[in-house]
Amino acid sequence: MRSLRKLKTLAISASFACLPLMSAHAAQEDTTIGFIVKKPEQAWFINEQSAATELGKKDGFEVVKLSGVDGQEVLSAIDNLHSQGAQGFVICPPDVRLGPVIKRRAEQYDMKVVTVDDRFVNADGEPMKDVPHLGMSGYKIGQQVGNTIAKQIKARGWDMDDVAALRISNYELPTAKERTDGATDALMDAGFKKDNIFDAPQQNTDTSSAFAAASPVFSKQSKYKHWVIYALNEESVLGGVRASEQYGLTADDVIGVGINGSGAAFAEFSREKPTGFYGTIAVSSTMHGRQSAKNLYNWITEGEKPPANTQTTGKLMTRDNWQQVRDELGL
Ligand code: FCA
Repeated sequence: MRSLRKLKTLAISASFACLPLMSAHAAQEDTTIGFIVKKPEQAWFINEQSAATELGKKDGFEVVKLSGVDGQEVLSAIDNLHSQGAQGFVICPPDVRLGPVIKRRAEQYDMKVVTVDDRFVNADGEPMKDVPHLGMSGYKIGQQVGNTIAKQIKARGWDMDDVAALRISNYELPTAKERTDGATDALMDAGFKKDNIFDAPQQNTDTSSAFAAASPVFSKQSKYKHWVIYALNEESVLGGVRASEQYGLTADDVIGVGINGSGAAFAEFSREKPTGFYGTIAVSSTMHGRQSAKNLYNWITEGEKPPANTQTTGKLMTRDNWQQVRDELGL
């Protein structure tokens, strides 16, 4: 008798317990999207994914955060999303040339896809205009980098003849080329010598690949007194700055200006002493993550295809104002 009563109680509490579970499940089934990034360990991408997740919590959709460091991992991430019932995904691809393959896989599963940061290119290397994209206005932000460096060269009273530029380049990635081209043009407009610009082609978009690319340039061009450093992002500029330190260059002789305004820059600005990393053009990764997820969600739920290409802008962040800019950009 006692055990029967116990059983009954159990059954009742179990059926109550099921209620919230079932409704949560139903809400999840409504909309699930993936957010796949090429470098899940970098602060920029961590922040994008968290911003998307937060928006999902607020607006009632599920965001699955996934890593896609190479083509193989991206394809299994898409398979994984399909098995979770996702209706689409936002992606920053590890290689923009994977665009056609990724799009095909998405279409097989009837999923919608939008890109963030790095835009897909087709077999001819042209942007895939039919896949909605949100990213930085690379050339303009690059110009901001170049102008910031030129201003600092002047402020420090350096003679242009004595200054060399380390351009950490990544020409396989169009947004990277736009950014370093913008910086180069702005520098040259300010009187920088073309012959004093040295390329350090990096294999990837991270600190270690930039460090590896930068080191031989410093050792070969030892006659220059001062150096300026730029690249597609602050992680890469930091690699260049670390390499300059190995060659005995100090903060007084180096002006590195990055792009992103992520945790990588905050950590550098928080060091006790200034380094050769002078500043970075900060862009809101919070906005990138949130807006790209929102665009995709609206497309899935309302059939409203997002704009073909949204370009975002940036603001100079230095050791002096980084906390204020961080707050302004909601980072
Ligand atoms: C590229 C870079 C990132 C970030 C993003 C907007 O993906 O690798 O660091 O700058 O564009």
